[in-house]
Amino acid sequence: SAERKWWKEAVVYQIYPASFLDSNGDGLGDLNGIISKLDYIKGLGATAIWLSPIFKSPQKDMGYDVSDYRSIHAPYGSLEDAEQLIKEMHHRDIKLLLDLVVNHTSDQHAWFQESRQSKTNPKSDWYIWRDAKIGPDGNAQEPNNWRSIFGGSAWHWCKIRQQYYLALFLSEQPDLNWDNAGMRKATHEDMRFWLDRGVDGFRIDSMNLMSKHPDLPDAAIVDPQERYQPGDAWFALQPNMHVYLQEMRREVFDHYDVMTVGELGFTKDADSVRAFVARDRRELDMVFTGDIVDMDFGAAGKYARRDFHPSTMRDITDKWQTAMPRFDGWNSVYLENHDSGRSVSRYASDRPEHRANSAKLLATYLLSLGGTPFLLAGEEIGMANLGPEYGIDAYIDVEGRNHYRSVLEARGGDDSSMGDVLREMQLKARDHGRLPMQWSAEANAGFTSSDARPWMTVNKDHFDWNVAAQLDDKDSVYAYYKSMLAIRKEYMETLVYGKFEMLPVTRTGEFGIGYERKGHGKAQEHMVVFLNLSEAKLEVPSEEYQGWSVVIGNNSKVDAAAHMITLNAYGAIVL
Ligand code: ISL
Repeated sequence: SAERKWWKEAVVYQIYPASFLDSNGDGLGDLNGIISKLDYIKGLGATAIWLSPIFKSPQKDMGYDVSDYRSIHAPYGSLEDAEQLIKEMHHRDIKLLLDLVVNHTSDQHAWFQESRQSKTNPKSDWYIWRDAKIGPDGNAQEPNNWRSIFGGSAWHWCKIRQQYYLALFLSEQPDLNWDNAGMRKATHEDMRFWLDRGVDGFRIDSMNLMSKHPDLPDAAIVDPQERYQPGDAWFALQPNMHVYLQEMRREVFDHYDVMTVGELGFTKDADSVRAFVARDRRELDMVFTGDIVDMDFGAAGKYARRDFHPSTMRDITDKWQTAMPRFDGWNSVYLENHDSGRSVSRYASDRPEHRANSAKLLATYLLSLGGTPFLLAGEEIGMANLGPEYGIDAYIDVEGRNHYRSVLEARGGDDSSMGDVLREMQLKARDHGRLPMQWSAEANAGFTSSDARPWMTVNKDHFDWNVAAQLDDKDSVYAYYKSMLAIRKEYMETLVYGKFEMLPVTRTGEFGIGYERKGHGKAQEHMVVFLNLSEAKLEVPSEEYQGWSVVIGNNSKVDAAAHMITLNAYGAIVL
């Protein structure tokens, strides 16, 4: 893994196209908006962009329901605009990763439109079709009891074909049949379409779900009150996925200089991850494991309560930072994406007095670990969740809405009983990761013209938290990110390629995290990072670090005479 690669040295900036910048006043971000901010992204120091889906789509799941991979969702722009974006990015040495959504397509995709016509058409087997099953009551019912990830049955009846099709997300997102070689080939061709236009890689959506157990067995009953059960034992991490990924790599990736990152949902198990990323497997460059974004998920999933504790973050960090080099694989590092709440609100504090320090603390963490860091647009200015003053109407994402509705139904439609659900959504709903980018204190945050109607809520905290206010302030969160990015580049041998060692918890207490990074080769720089994930002051003995210099720090100080490093609320330091 010490072998140098551009994608190991990259820092990736994720853009959710609807929410970045609207150049034409329709209230929705677009490609020209992104082009106009490339100098801003370059100025920050990011070297690559991951763009959430921009393809033609009915937008039932914000573009994660693609109806044509070779054209652009018209409100975002045209194919020419996309080509212009690639050109402008490459001109600035910024790489582009597209979001490859091939676990499913939109039900409006030509493939599905053809597949649903009959049991014998050329694409009849490109999706997952089954006859109805006769239930114990003698009535026809779904082929099995799988629950959709967004709620309800995962099976949907098609009148034309007189069969059910599988859709693990929305009914408008039918799952592709990866066992069909013709479908795989067509997907490879769509990938080449973009790679031939200069795209530098893909983030592969829901990759852990792409292959299903051929028998589609019933899921075990974990929730006796529910009709449908989570079937991931049969549709996640199935062995054939590796066969199809190795094929994809041989047929497509190996012919280009690309970077690939697979999304592994909630996969946490190191052996499962190893199988995708170990170098000798010849599958993917890296994956997103799920455990960092579900540090505050309760036993019953995303919206179930569990308080975040820094020790969870310490354990997860230690686990992947040490496992990956053993596998000869490469880590991704991230705290936020478009499916999550904002990290300052979840893992530190977005209270006014702590928010900037919290964001700087998390920046120190994100950019001092081994692997390729990913940040979500707005993370670099400390964007936070919608506050408690926003009610359920501010939330428009389908996952959160479905969840809210099903709990409300179960509680007999009593709105006043929903406070607990709303509180969890205020922490973890996907909407927070999709808030319009806060460019300025102007109306609509400079995201769209002040008289336009933005596609979703603009957080009113943009009056205080925006790019314009931070760009020239050397104490801002933005300035801190920019410095951290410059430091990561300057000390690449240590921070990107170096060894990692977690310091024992006795050194930092249960609310602190400390680790060392050690460069190899000629540049044997040795760094130590201390993070205080709490409001309480944290003191770390510093005898060992006499004569060391402070590389960067936040709300902390070194008292050389007293041999003590003091980390105040949400302080961080790199020596
Ligand atoms: O984020 C989740 C729940 O909040 C996950 O279950 C997530 O849905 C899963 O990891 C897959 O996410 C991806 O595919 C979905 C899409 O809605 C998400 O935005 C995308 O990141 C379906 O395409």
